[in-house]
Amino acid sequence: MKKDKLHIHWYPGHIAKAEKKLKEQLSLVDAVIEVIDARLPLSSSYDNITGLLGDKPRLLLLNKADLVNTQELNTFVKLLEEKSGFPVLKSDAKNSKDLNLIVKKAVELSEPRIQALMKKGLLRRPARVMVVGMPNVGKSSIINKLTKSSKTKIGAKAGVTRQQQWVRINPQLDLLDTPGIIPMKQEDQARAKKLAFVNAVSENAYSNEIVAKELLGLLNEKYPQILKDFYKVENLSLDDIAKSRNWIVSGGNPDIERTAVYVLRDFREGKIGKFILDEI
Ligand SMILES: Nc1nc2c(ncn2[C@@H]2O[C@H](COP(=O)(O)OP(=O)(O)O)[C@@H](O)[C@H]2O)c(=O)[nH]1
Ligand SMILES: [Mg+2]
Repeated sequence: MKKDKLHIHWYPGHIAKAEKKLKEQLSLVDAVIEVIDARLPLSSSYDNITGLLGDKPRLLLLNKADLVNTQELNTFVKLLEEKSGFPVLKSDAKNSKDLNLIVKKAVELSEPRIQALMKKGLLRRPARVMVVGMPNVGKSSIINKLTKSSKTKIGAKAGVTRQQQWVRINPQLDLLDTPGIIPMKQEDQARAKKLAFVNAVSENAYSNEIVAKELLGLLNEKYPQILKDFYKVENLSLDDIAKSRNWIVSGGNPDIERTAVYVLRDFREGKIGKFILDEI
């Protein structure tokens, strides 16, 4: 596969299969929790992908709220509430001790369908809620936090959850963990780039060097001073960052690959600063 150009590759077969499975499960659940990366409140949401989540009641969760500025995020909470008509919560599955509001909302959203089923003569059962979202947004982490266990596997890469998995949270709620999918057209490279920055796209699909350069370009446009202060270089380039850290490969050239990996990691771990990369 060519990785030298800025073109992020999808695996259409794999995505089509995951999308089909997701739609199959949709008919079985009472509601959906859509997990969104708070750094990309619009780009990492399924909201503008028509038809994918049907008309199920939905809770939008802006996760990784610890990695962004709270006030800035609040404006997106309002925007998404207005746009979608669904409740929107912020969450931090890494540090927060209490995510119980999510349980409460999920149970509430499911109640109308459970009531309808009971009217048809079925016995009350726990709410069934599917947790969906793009890869790496924190779906499995949230479920683990809610069960206070490690029932689902988590990881800092796209594609860690491979299978759908039901997890009982309490007698009122069952959650379905799903593999993240990016159901969008390959042509939307601007959005694909942003998803690569937050690690929602499999690392095999792009070159670290190109994505890191793009990220530096974007951050430098929006937050030049923060970036200068963090990397302490005059010219913000992978070359200069490598040299300033003395990351040199044989022949005396700067180690660009190593630098690119570090820049991406600095951003993904929130070390450089708290940034939202979407515009209202
Ligand atoms: N900083 C931060 N990291 C998180 C949060 N939630 C999940 N993560 C990290 O993001 C990565 C992906 O999490 P995972 O639950 O596997 O995502 P999934 O692919 O959506 O199931 C892991 O390294 C988690 O530790 C969060 O709220 N804040
Ligand atoms: Mg997962």
